[in-house]
Amino acid sequence: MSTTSFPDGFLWGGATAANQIEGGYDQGGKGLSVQDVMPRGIFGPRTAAPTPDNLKLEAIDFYHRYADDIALFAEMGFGVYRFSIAWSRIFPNGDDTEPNEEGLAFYDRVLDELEKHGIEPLVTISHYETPLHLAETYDGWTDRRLIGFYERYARTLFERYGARVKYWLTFNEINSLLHAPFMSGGINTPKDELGEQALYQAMHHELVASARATRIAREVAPNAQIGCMVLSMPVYPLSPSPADALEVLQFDHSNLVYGDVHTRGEYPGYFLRTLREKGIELEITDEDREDLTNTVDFVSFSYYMSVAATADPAKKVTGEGNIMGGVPNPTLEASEWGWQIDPIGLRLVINQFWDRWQKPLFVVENGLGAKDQLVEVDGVKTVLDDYRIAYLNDHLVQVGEAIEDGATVLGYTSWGCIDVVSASSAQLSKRYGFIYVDRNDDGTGSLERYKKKSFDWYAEVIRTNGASLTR
Ligand code: BGP
Repeated sequence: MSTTSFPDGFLWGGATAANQIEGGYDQGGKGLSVQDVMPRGIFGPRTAAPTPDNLKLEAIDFYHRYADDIALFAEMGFGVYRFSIAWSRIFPNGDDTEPNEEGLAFYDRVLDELEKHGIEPLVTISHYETPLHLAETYDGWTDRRLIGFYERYARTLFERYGARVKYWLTFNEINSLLHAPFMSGGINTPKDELGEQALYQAMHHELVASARATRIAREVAPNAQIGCMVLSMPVYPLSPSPADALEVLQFDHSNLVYGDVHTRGEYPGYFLRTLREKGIELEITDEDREDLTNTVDFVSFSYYMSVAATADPAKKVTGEGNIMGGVPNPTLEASEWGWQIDPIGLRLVINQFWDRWQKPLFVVENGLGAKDQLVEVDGVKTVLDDYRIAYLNDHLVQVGEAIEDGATVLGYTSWGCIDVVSASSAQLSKRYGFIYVDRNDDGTGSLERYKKKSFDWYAEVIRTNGASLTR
């Protein structure tokens, strides 16, 4: 009998995003992105121009250290590495007609290193880094012209890297748009001044752009596998009352609509009802409808936490959480940042997605953000991150359970496999990595890398294809 639930060829690895690791924000012809004016994270105020307190400007300097970092990933045995391409490195303003060759050449070099180590790339085309010019000139994705700019960008990537990159994701956590319009959609108008009509129209534009990228990939990169990427957030009724169960359904629908459109090629009835009730009339052209029928090959998602839902207005408080938050679940513990830890939720979400869409799934983000202490053991600097090992172990066991339940899961890339700048808080002290990066929230630090205890632990999980996990 097999000692592991993970199939042969299961892709083990880690994930990052350009704006959270690269730095070099003004090097190699790169233009500014929305992240370069977000020194305080998602919900903090934006600045007029880049300011020195913005850790993302230098981040962890992957722009110069990528070869050494990829060598460390290879040492752990990574079969896959998920990273994003910074749109503003390729099209500095977003609406340029010609790409920036220096930017394209940088990712050629990254791909060279991955090939050298036999690591499969998994590329996110747009991960919270819309060129700033598109935000300031067009109000981001509220403007239909963004579809054309994104199309040109995606085509450029497929033409340049299509023979070398098999797995692509069109938009990171596409369902975060309504919650974080500036970061997720490059929408400059402050959230409280934005009407829902504009927000939902922006959502439609992104869905069309995503489907159009899939269509283009079929033409120019026939071996490419295109996936959508959603923020998954399983939700439980706070009580067994039918009214709470209905809340659960509606919360779920507000997230599932993105996967429904990506896998079925049209808007579901419950979503059309939402629009009707809100009095929103989307501008949807015949060409849009045709584009949307280009459905994805696989569905990828992030998973960190679950929430509860209630119909009782007195109990409707919003807890901490990954972008959208929700009602805290009294049965669960939380991380230092208030994200409730729920390994079984991952099994539930894999089953739900598999039952609903019958598309291969890819867990492309999961992990624990925690404060780490650098210590010295036998003269070697490290972090004794047993809490991270426990979190990852328990979640991976549930991925195995979901595979046993019958779901097809292509792989697992843990989030922030090397410490990165946090998306929500813009801190470096919210660490996820197997590799510690010596950089502090005030920007000091040598940028040296140190292996944490979890480094060897994960290498062993990969080497045994999951058999070493503790059940
Ligand atoms: C997801 C984002 C990532 C990443 C992760 C962890 O929402 O796709 O970019 O940052 O969450 O979140 P945080 O950095 O806020 O801890």
